[in-house]
This record gives sequence, structure tokens and C-alpha cells, in this order.
Amino acid sequence: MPRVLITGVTGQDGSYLAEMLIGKGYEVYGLIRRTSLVIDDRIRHLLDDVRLIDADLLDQLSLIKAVQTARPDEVYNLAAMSFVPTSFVQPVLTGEYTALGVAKMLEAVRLADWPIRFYQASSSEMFGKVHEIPQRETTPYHPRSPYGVAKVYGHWITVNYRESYKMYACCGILFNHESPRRGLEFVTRKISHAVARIKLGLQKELRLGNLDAKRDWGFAGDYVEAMWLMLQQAEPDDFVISTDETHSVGEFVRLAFECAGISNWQDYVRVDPNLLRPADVDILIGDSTKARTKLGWKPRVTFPELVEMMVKSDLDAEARGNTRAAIQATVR
Ligand code: NAP
Ligand code: F7E
Repeated sequence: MPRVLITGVTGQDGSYLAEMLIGKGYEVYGLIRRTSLVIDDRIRHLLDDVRLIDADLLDQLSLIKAVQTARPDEVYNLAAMSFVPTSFVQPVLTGEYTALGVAKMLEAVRLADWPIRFYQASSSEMFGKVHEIPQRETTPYHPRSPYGVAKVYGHWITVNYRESYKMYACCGILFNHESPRRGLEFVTRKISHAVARIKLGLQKELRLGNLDAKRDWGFAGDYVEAMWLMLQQAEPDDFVISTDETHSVGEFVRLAFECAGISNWQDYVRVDPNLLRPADVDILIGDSTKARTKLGWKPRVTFPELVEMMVKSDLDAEARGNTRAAIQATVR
């Protein structure tokens, strides 16, 4: 039975990845950090099958012990401070987690006396103020947030360990991917959740920032499959994972309201200047030809299907209870 260690197993991607690897017969270990309230909503349905190990990206020794305990064949490094606006408020902490945390995980893996394949969660945020359209593996990076800058470090330190120590280490440059398990602070889930509550008469308006920003949005469940495929190849490499389509935040809003049967969405949406970022990424659109050709990967869920899936899930859950219930509902 192959063994896997997932950092960030309690997050959106970690929960889908753990589910998929359990299905493939892996023995799954996941890192969890101590909190005063247990926040394992996304993996509660998996707790019989995932062995949780206490560790934190800030604590090198805890990461070394986690690797020695799990003795994994594969490590997926998904843990990070992943919310862009917070990175402007806490740039140093973001660097500690999202940049240096990667070096700490790589060191923990390098100390192992057995071969381990390593996946690093790189991000399309590294392209930032884009140098070409669409963005591919060779597009230069120009990050627009402390989060993006930290991800560039995480990316290059992974490439450096691959080149320096001949480690099997891959970076997945993933474009935005969403799901009913997405955190409520990210724009897609903020929209689907608000639309459901407006439809049910529980909320009056939806406050948003930049409606013109364009993103290449896919479904998280499809993207974790690409992560796994990267670690099954003969040679390690880096891949862009995207749908190769772009849509504006405004388009997402309109479609989400339409899914709930509301056509006059403008009556409910307010633009709040406080939600604008010091610097934003205007447009992201990937070119995933390399992944499609070499990994045989392609996304299954389309943009309208994704919006509908998220709105329906929030409508169901909100009709039954509160937001916590909403997250739990999506993992059943
Ligand atoms: P997420 O839902 O925010 O999950 C982040 C995970 O990291 C959570 O499990 C969190 O634990 C954990 N974590 C944060 N700080 C930690 C620390 N100091 N020690 C240990 N664990 C820590 O993010 P996601 O959407 O699943 O994304 C997964 C990864 O892919 C992240 O690295 C993200 O930056 C990257 N990425 C995401 C996207 C996207 O569109 N989703 C695109 C490109 C790249 P808690 O549950 O305790 O907070
Ligand atoms: O913003 C605009 C906002 O926070 C998307 C992370 O997973 O993907 C994610 O980063 C766009 C931005 O995601 C609101 O200005 C408008 O242009 O959902 P988001 P993100 O910043 O693209 C990348 C690939 C990652 O790696 C990250 O970890 O939407 N926007 N109004 C808003 N955004 C938010 N959050 N809230 C608003 O009210």
C-alpha cells in the first residue's frame, strides 16, 4: 500500500486529494495544526481513513517528525497562507508560511533515507502583472502581492532542490480552482453563499471589490487529479493546470444569480472600495497544453457547471442551517 503525507489536508484541495488517494488505496497521513476549536469540517467524513499528525509549517522539527512518522512515498505540500488580501496585511507571516515553509518541508523530505516524491502547490498568482496571454510554464513571473512573491520563492526552492539533490520534485502551477468547499472569503464562494442567502431572504446585499478582474476558474476535484499525475511520471517536471478560459468576477456574479432564478442582480450588488487590493491581478488565462499532452489530464467541469454546483450546494445547505452546516453538507 503506497503511503502519502499531505500538508494542508484540512484545506479545500487537501480534502479532495485525500478523498481521491484513499479511493486509490493509499495510506493517507495529514498534517493538522492545533487550534482551540477543532476545524476539520472538510475531512470529517474521512477521519476513519486519514491519520492526522500534529505539526506546523513554522516548526521545522515537527515537520521532520511528521515525515519520519508517516514514512511516505509521496508528499503533497499544500499548506500555506493562501488568501491574497491577508498577505498584504501580514506579509512577513505569509513569507514564513508560504515561502520558508516550503524550504522546511523540502529539508524534512531530504533527511529521509528512502525515496520520496514531492509536490509543491505553486500558483498562477506568480504571473501577476502578466507578461503574455495566455500564461504557460515559460511565462516570466511578476507577482502582485506578498502571497505571489512568497509562492515564487516556494516554486524556485523546489526547482533548486530538484536540480541540486536530484529529488523527484514537481511544481503544479495551478490556476484558480473552486468548489463548494472553498473558503468563504474567496470571491466565488463569497458570491455563491451570498446568492443562496439572498434567495432565501437571509441577506440583503453582496459587497464586492473589483468586478472586472478576470480569472481562469476550474473545479478543485479535477485539479487534484493533475497533482497526482505529476508524481506518477518517469521524470519530475512543472506543469500549468488550467481550463484555458477566462471569465470576469462580474460574469460569475451574473451567472450565480441566474442559477438562483434572480435576473436583477445589479439590485443586490454593491461595489465597496474597501475590498479593492493595493495591487490586483487583472487577467489570468492559462495554456495547459503541456499537462494535456504529457499527463493526459484535462478538466471535466465547465465554468457554468462549476457556478451551478456551488450555488446549488449553498442553497441546499443554507436552507437546512448555518454556514458551518454548509461546509459539512458539501463533504457528505
Ligand atoms: P486552503 O483551503 O486555504 O488550505 C490551506 C491549508 O494550509 C489548510 O489546511 C491550512 O490549515 C494549512 N495551513 C496554513 N498555515 C499552516 C501552518 N502554519 N502549518 C500547517 N498548516 C497550515 O487552500 P487551498 O485552496 O486548499 O490551496 C492549497 C494550496 O494550493 C495552497 O498552498 C494554495 O496557496 C495553493 N493554490 C491554491 C489555488 C486555488 O485556487 N485554490 C491555486 C493555486 C495554488 P488550517 O485548516 O488549520 O487553516
Ligand atoms: O479573488 C476579486 C479580487 O480572493 C479573485 C487563491 O486561491 O487563486 C486565489 O487567489 C478576484 C481578485 O482569489 C472580491 O480582487 C472582487 O481579482 O477569490 P480571490 P485570488 O486572489 O485570485 C490563486 C490562484 C491562489 O493561488 C490563491 O491562493 O476577485 N474580488 N471582489 C474579490 N475577491 C475577494 N476575495 N473578495 C471580494 O469581495
